[in-house]
Amino acid sequence: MMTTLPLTLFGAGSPEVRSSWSAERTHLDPCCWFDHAPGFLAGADQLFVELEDAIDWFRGRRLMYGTWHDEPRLTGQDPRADVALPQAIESIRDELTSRYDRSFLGLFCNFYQTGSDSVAWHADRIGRTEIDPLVAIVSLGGPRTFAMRPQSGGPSNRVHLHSGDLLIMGGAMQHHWEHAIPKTKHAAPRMSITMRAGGPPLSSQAAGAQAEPEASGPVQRTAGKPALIRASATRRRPRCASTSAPSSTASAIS
Ligand SMILES: O=C(O)CCC(=O)C(=O)O
Repeated sequence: MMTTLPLTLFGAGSPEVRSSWSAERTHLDPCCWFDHAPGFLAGADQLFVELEDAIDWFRGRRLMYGTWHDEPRLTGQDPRADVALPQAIESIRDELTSRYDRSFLGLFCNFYQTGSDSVAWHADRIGRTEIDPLVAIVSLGGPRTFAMRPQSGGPSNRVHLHSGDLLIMGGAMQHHWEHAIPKTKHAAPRMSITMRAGGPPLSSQAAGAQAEPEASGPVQRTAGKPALIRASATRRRPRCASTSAPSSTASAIS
């Protein structure tokens, strides 16, 4: 697989987390927020090329109303047997872990080759086992719209993610909100890198304590046959931990 990307102004060069990155936090309601850090990663187009080669991509399958459907995107969690993951992946993980004081575990990559590739409205499964998990997404390649809407209904909130942008969903987002990458008429190839964090802040854990293992992502691969299995367990819906933040406000964090 070899994709030609449109050249972007900041995408060339070796991939590295910018030392000066900062994020704007948007409170969607009293207990749900997201951070958007434009240009979090320099050399994002280079990382796209490296991951396209390194990841063992497959097409997941989703069981919907008793019928299996191919997912309209490629997915990958592991490198191919003979290839190492790019160093930038660990740099991203270290930066997120240090800035958000939570252990970002695992790696989950998605590849949207055209505007017809998409992911439908959903909340991440880590929300079934963790209260207030963090879900970090680094976007590489062509721009796409990232949409969020309350599970109880209401208008969606949209962010345009460009190559190198970081978006983090936090608070009770995985309990009360859904997110999606909608289909679009024209789109250059895009990848997303997802890492998730559960458990309490690292600084509050006793020295030597083990962080909680990550809950499995929404796609599972069965032996020999790629398959996506959606568990039917009831989602826990904890009450808001905090009710002090006003809704729909934005503030800068560094
Ligand atoms: O590609 C993205 O930005 C979103 C991916 C996502 O929501 C997921 O895989 O659960």
